[in-house]
Amino acid sequence: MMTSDEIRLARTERTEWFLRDRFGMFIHWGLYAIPARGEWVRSVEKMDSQTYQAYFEAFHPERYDPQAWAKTAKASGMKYAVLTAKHHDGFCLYDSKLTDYKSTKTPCGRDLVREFLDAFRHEGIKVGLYYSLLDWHHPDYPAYGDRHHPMRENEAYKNRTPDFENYLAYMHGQVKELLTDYGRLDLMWFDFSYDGMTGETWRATELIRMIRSLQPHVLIDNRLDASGEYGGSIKSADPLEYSGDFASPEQIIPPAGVVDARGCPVPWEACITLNNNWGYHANDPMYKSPKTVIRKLIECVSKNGNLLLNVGPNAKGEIPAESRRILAEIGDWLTANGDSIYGCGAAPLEKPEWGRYTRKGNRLYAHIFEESVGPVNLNGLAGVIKSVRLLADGSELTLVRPWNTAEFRADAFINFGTPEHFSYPLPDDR
Ligand code: FHN
Repeated sequence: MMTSDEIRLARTERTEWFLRDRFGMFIHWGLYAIPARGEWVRSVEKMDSQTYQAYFEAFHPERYDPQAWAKTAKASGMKYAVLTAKHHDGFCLYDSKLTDYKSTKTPCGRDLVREFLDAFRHEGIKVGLYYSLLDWHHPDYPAYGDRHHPMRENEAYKNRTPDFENYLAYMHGQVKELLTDYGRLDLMWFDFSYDGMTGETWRATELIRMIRSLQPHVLIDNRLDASGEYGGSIKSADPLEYSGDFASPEQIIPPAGVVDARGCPVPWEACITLNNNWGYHANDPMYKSPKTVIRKLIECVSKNGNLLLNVGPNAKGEIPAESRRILAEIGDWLTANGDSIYGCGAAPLEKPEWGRYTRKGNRLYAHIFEESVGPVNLNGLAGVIKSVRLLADGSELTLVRPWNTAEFRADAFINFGTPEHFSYPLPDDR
């Protein structure tokens, strides 16, 4: 068993790749892709297990091609990927020994998680698994009166007395399966704590210790202790006590990044959907543009954070074409400008009015969002900038220094690339 100090030290090492890679793929997939009304459909429509069972018996994603998914993620510039191994409906996308409510017992007959892990590892992409703490299928998960459960108002559940300890043994056992039988994982993404269902209600410290003893390098999110509703934070300075290794703000980018209880910056990752649904939705055309996503990625990195961008594959096992189109454009931009994202973080400078800065060592990257009339003004940087180049093609930009500031003429907007290289010393105490 690792000591607390060993675990704290390991945390610094553990998060190194996470802080470098910056951009990942979230994949929400399961039975809910068949009704195609989002992953909460069973709860929203209060479906009983018999109604939902129809989807179990029909689940046959014959076009599931994890190699294609992995190539899409790689071409998009995504460096890690997180797949739902079990979402709230309790359906397992892997061959769990603890239940028959799993993909290998459907017409699909495949261990979808194992194929995902193999394919993404083959493309050199780090792999994580999402595991729902909620479980609407398990008979010992509290149902009647639980504000999320599909059977929350069903009188037949009113007098049931779930043996929650039995559910916890199941949940811990499944996490142990994933960390024992599926090779090296890079990340475990638990989801989510709410009301009284948080921390030791999940026996979180025991769970964390088990995970850390099996695979000490695995990153763990903060939702054994937090929910996505308030964006998530790291409450404890000690990751051993289920605070996890990174905060997980959801559908928001925190105004100033995320800090722990002592006010120290902590690793964080904003998880965001491409349209308005995590799970596949047949009638949700509200996709974000590539430019919007790129600007959100830049914003996250400019605040020392990551972006976990979601795709929701359909019942056939395909990532929707619109998602693939957007991801391809993001990948093109990252091919030309990835140096301003990977391994970068916040610059110790005020946010400029025309866009955002990211920084890597003594290189400052200016991401121009607003069209400039005349030179782009680099307030306060006079005399410390040696050169300015357009990141996309390395071409030099004219640097002028009127009024004791530094400016450069740049028609470089987000879609032309990012003026890169001021190569100026950034005093760490600035
Ligand atoms: O309820 C889930 C939701 O379905 C989705 O998985 C998101 C992703 O972060 N997490 C929960 C909502 O906070």
